[in-house]
Amino acid sequence: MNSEMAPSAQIPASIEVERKFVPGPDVEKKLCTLGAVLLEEVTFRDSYYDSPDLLLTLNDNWLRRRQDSWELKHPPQKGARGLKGAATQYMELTSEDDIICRVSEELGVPCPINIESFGLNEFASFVTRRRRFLLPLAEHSNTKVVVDLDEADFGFAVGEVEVLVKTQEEIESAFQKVEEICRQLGVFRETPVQGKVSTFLQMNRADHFRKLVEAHVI
Ligand code: V4E
Repeated sequence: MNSEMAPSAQIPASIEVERKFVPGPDVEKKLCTLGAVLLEEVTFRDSYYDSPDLLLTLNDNWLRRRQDSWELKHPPQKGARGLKGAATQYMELTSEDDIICRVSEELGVPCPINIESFGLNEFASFVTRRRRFLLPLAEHSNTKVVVDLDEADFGFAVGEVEVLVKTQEEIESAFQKVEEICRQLGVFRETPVQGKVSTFLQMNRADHFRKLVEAHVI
């Protein structure tokens, strides 16, 4: 893509509001009580990439290849962090052109023709087995709530309650919805629960992990 071209946003980006939790032994029973249905059971590999000086992740940008697709998560507001209390909010880009634009802006380099041409390094790669549940819609609500139960191949399990929204105005009520569901599932905690990537880094790349903690990214 030419560096002067505007991004082609064929796929509108969504804002993902979520809260992670430690999955206890009775979480599935609780999901069942709330009327949740198992939507899918999937297994995928995520590989995460950054520049040698870690410019992407130190600015809370998470570029990954999930199976055959590129994805980028970044905070909805420039200069802000995605972590808000114990919950998170991230825009998720899936269009390669949009990802190239954002990454080149973050790295301060011209847009290359593809993501591979940035010459980034893989810093984490693992396989996740995910069971995804859909909660029933409350009356007069069109907010879809999804609960994921993840098991990563490095011996780590985590759950997350997630709501997708399209606009900034919808974020606050999404935070409240996610918190309410965590309370109903009996997994609510005031403090953030670490996710798969942070745990992978803590176990395998202590230096990268320490830099992210010092930069208040995780
Ligand atoms: C955003 C982020 C990272 C990238 C991985 O994001 P995560 O939502 O944990 O992955 P996953 O596999 O559940 O993605 P999904 O399938 O839902 O799209 S690694 C660290 N962060 C930032 C971050 C943070 N600072 N604190 C917490 C609690 N989570 C994430």
